[in-house]
Amino acid sequence: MPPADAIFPPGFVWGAATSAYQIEGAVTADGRGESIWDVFSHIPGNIIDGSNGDFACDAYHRFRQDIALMRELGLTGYRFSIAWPRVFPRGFGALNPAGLDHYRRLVDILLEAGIAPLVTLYHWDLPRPLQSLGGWANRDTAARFGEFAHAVAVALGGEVHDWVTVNEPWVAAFLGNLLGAHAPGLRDLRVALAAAHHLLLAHAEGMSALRAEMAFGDRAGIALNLAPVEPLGDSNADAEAAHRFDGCLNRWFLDALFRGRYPDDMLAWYGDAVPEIRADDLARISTPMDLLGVNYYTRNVVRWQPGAQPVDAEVVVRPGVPVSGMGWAVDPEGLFEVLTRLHTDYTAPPMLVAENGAAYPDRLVDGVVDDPERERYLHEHLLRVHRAIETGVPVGGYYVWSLLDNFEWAYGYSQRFGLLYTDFATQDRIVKRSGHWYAGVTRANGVRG
Ligand code: IFM
Repeated sequence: MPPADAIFPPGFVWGAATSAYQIEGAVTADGRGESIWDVFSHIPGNIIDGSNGDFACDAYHRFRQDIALMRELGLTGYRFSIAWPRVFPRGFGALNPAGLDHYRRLVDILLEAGIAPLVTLYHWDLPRPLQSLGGWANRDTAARFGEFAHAVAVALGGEVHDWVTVNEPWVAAFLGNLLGAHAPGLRDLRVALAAAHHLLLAHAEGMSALRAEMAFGDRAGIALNLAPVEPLGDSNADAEAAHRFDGCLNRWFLDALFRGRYPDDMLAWYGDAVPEIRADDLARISTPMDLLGVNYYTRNVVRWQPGAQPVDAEVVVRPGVPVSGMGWAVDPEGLFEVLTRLHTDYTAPPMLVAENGAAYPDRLVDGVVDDPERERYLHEHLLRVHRAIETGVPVGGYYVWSLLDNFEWAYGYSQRFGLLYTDFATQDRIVKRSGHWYAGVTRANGVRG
């Protein structure tokens, strides 16, 4: 790679990210219990290609080889999640030491390789028995999460220094409980809003459980999926729909976490679907964090669409705008806007871009995967991260979603996000062109401007 001219600050973390259900497979190994995704993915019609995460990337068994590949990529950070049902097979009660041992080994080998773990505690694999008790609509689930967080913090606390409590509460709450597209596959606004509130309470429980075990300098926070939202046309209806969608996706979570309140316009819009919010809930939810994970993929252009759940707004793509394999508009400038908004409108703590990347229809030809679109996507987004840092926004790391092609939820294996190509028949991993390029970036600590 030619000399870089957008150089990042010393110590900037160059990472890649995954989550447990998407990569691990081994769903019955060592006493793991079932999660809502085991149930949901086995129901015909839920996953586009009829697949499930039973084997996924078999990373439960292959993590050593994967860490060797991370070293080849020059990664200094790896974000992964802990499967709650491996640690508490029933979600609570008896702890399964073998489940924790797996993550102890993973962390040990990462540290030996000089790769800092960023550990996510909840990336959507709720233990099945907890769903039987109401799932995230049940306030008690937040307390159970606190117990899980504490058990993990006790086990890994000395070695893990960066923690994410909950990944993308908006997705877990709304795709899972309102739109029926994710586990547990429900379609009920009241349930979704209760889930959203209890996921934030779980974050608060997780923060205090982690804090009890954390050493000076350790950091914990949440990871949110955020996007700039703008109206498609110049009608008032589109403008109002965009404002509401911003309220649903961004402000609902950011105002709660950083201002200790839910936005008035959204409380009014949701009306009596809003769940019980107890006196000190928002004070707990807004407990200060040490880091904020920003997951960014696209900008949301919105038009008024009466009846579109939950806010009469439909996300569209402007004609002519390039899209990724997921059909999401490629819009690097949106990442700069999100990062600067967090810095100027909210008192956000130091940030990590905890996910950024794109799916493309990669093909393995003669042992090579040529994916120039992904390389361009990552390059353009990194330039915006660099610009944000230059303007004073504290961003300390960047994690590509994803380290390797994996189980993309309702899209099964039809969407490939990896820097590594996964051959699901052989479980071979092949470094894609974008992976070779990223290795140059990590070593140069920067990209060409
Ligand atoms: O694969 C997901 C991940 O689990 C959460 N954030 C978005 C990614 C791409 O859809």
